Amino acid sequence: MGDDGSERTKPNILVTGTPGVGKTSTASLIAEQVGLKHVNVGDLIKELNCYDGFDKELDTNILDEDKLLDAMEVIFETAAEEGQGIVADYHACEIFPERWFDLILVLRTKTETLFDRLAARGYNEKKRDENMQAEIMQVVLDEARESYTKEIVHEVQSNTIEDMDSNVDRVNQWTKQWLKDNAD
Ligand code: DAT
Repeated sequence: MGDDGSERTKPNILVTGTPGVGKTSTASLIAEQVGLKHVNVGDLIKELNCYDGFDKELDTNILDEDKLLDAMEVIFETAAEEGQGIVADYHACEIFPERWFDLILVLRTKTETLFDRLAARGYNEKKRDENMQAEIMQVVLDEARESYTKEIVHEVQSNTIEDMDSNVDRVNQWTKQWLKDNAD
């Protein structure tokens, strides 16, 4: 497969799922407890102004994918050169090159719980409904299964703090195994 990440000494992980499922909270705990560099892709997009106009109908900025991916490529290359692994979080996963990631963690949340979180975030009814519908239809999970080898796609529940802790533990265990399997 060539440039498939076999030269990495630490794994790269993507935490994905519908807005509000707990990606950023989970990814920052993973970064802390597993010792990976956290890349919050949403924040990166804002920081680097990776926009290509505004979609009036969808009431949202249009993502400049090329600009984002170019910037991320540098971040991933630099991390690999420095022997660092990355835990990235974003609400989509198909835009990234497959070779970047060793594990795709898809967080799932019950509809009622997601409703409360999106309401607390101040999303209006339309935005709340769209996101809840996407979660019910498992849009991001299907996208992950279509975009990556199925062995690396892990679907986990993210309803409670206990779920979050268990997901972080699981990633910790998985990383230890990955390090053993990939030791020289
Ligand atoms: P995302 O990055 O997916 O949009 P977040 O990490 O910002 O989500 O979390 C949204 C809110 O929900 C935030 O207040 C933390 C809370 N939360 C997330 N995951 C949770 C979980 N598993 N248990 C309890 N609260 C959670």
